[in-house]
Amino acid sequence: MYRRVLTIQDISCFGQCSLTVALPIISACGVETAVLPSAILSTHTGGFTGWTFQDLTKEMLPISEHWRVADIRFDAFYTGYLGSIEQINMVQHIMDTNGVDGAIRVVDPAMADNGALYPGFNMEFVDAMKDLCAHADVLLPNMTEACMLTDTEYSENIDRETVEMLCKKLCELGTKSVVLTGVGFRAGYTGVMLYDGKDFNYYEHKKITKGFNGTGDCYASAFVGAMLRGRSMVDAARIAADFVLECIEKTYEDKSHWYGVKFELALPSLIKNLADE
Ligand code: PXL
Repeated sequence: MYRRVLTIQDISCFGQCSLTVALPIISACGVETAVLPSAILSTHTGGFTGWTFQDLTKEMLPISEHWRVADIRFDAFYTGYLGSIEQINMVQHIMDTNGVDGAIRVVDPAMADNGALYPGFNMEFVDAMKDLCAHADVLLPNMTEACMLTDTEYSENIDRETVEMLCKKLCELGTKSVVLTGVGFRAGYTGVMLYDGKDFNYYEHKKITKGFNGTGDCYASAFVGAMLRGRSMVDAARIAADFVLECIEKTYEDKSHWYGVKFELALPSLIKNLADE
């Protein structure tokens, strides 16, 4: 199966997140990957100060219009960090215009973590993101984003009932399915809860340390790569979770590498997992 995906998110030139992880990871999965950069930053905003930010909103529609005229179409879209409400609206237009019939839409509402919005975002942005979620086939939030999108108070301690309620509320926004990351029910473990509008499926794995920046992007990228290689949502969610766990295992002892994960070192296992039928 040969598939082509378009990923729309920023380039943080240094810091191992967004496009600098999505492009290599999805490509390593054997999937053709086109990029539409939403902004260019010197670093990501998680832990650095004084970063530069150049908005690329003005480029987005001319680029997508060129693709339309040139009859370049995508089998899937994967959206991540977006810089403004205007961009959220543009992304909806691009997904309506540049896809093949039935193109898959994966939305990572990358805007918050650990109970707080990333710098520069506000509740108006969260409301606009709810609209984008309405058009998703798969929504990939972390727990903080899931709470914000459903107007639920965030808490570190959650039970299965609350998580299932969150997933149902997210589907009420319009997404067909949810892959909720960072769902842990006992000390030392975390996991992923899947909901396809009918059934729940939970995959639990070890939790090594508190979160690392960029792991949401690594997770979403591996998930998209595995899905486009024909894996079921449940298999793709498990493959992506194992990948991120290995990324963290290969990073956490190196205290100088606090800004992201050494995902490069886990690519061989990801490739091997996708080669096994
Ligand atoms: O990893 C998500 C992300 C993407 N892009 C930028 C970010 C972050 C998280 O902090 O700052 C610019």
